Amino acid sequence: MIADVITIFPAMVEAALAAGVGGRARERGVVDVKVRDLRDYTDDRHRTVDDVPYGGGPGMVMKPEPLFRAVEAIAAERGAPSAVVLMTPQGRRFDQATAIRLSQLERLVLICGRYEGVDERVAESLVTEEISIGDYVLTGGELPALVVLDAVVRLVPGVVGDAGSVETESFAGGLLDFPHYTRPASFRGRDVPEVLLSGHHAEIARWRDAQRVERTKRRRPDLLKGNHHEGDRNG
Ligand code: 4FV
Repeated sequence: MIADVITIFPAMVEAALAAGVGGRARERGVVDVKVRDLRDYTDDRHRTVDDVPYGGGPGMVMKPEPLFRAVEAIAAERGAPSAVVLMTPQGRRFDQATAIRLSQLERLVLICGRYEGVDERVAESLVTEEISIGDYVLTGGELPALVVLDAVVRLVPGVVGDAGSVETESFAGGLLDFPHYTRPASFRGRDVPEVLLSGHHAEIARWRDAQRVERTKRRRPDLLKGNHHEGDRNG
């Protein structure tokens, strides 16, 4: 997977990308993620990326020209993007299915907005999809882009050591994850469920599946809609 992140805060994005399995995967060349400073695609000595909104109102708007230049330069350098994603509260809500879809793409470009937002002509003719990480307003698109990249990169084969942990996790199969325990077997009067100490792998698997259904029913019944466990919802 090749990914490019366009931002006016490259150091912030670089710092977050360097950590953990994603950082190691980048070092090992399993994924090729480049951070692009939007100001490198401006053509004035003040390296201007924003301007006042037409029609008045508070705040500033990100100019279209630097963003178009950035995406076109990336395409010229790395090949046409498979997707150009704008992180925005107006986008489709990000979820695991979207992460899986994006992780199967060749070349991903992520645009991080700042200020009041990005000139609409960027969304109209440069961007292939708009994604939101949730119904709240942030100061910038960098954290949302990092959320998307984190969820996507870990699905790229070879990034997460034990692929098994990707198959059996929250939302795999539309269910929440089962509870996890490690040593000590007893902590502040709370004991690890006996079955997990039993060594009976079939029983452990049954218990874990039952836990996934029960927790999803209790915490996220919405996830059961259309799921073959839906019938279970009413206990
Ligand atoms: C956001 C979100 C988000 C809006 C204005 C950046 C901010 C500022 N992006 N999911 N929620 N973006 O709040 O993706 O430019």
